[in-house]
Amino acid sequence: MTTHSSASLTVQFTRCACIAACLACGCGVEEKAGSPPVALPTIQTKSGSEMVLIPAGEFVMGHAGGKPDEVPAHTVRVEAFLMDRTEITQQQFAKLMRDNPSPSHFRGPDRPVEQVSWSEAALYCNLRSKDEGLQPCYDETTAKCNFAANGYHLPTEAEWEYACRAGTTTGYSFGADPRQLSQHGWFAENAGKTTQPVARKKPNAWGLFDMHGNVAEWCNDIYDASYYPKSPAANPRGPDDGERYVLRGGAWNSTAERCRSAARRYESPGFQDACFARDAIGFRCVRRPPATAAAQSEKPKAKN
Ligand SMILES: [Ca+2]
Repeated sequence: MTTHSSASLTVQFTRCACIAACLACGCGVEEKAGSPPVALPTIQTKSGSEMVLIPAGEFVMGHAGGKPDEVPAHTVRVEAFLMDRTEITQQQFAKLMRDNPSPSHFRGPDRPVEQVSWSEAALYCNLRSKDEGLQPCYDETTAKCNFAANGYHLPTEAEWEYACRAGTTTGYSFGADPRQLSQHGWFAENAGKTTQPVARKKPNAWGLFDMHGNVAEWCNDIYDASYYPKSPAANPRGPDDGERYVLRGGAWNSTAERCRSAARRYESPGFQDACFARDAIGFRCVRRPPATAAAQSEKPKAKN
């Protein structure tokens, strides 16, 4: 059995053991400003969630001169996809997850759900797919994602960073200056040691909220610190095997540096040996767009 298959969707929480004081370090200062807002098409799903049609395109993933797992910066192409405008809220989660409807520490229907394992997030994706008559992506025994299915899955790490950057090449989607982060996201300096209701800060240029901060977001990819030098240029989906999954965007308890577009974190799928606080981890979903919408989408290049 591979370690990947050990992440079956029925995995239970195990006791958290905080093993590391995650040290912050300075990030390189870049000079580019944020992109102006782009009004991308949105859809309302059957269940009432709003999703943004993210166009296919190329972008520079990672951060030249960044942390060892952020290099090399490399050009990646991703296909069009739909992404939730907000983190999954507790109200949305409870509607489908009848076995464990309210796992969150910081309660509130409009706050992001947290204390959700990777496996539970993937299970939510499957339940949401079934609820809307779509084909579930996850094999609930092996935890493998069928990307050909039209249902929901967690974003690939490349999809997440592409959507977060929204055309920018700077440290954040709004530019390079971390002093502006408080206008765009909830992090250690402004969150009040708790999550906050979603969509209360400014969205990025593509209309996505809380990509920086509030809760860190599970990605579909297994984490590998040395993945970038060997990742494919088109639709990278992470290594096949490994023990931890990618988390992106930082959270209410993160430094500004941890909330950067390129910053990579990771956690075991069921919080075994957890480093990241469980109540700082949530997710949002993506899925393939309807064929007609994909054909109509633009194909912008990353701004240089
Ligand atoms: Ca977030």
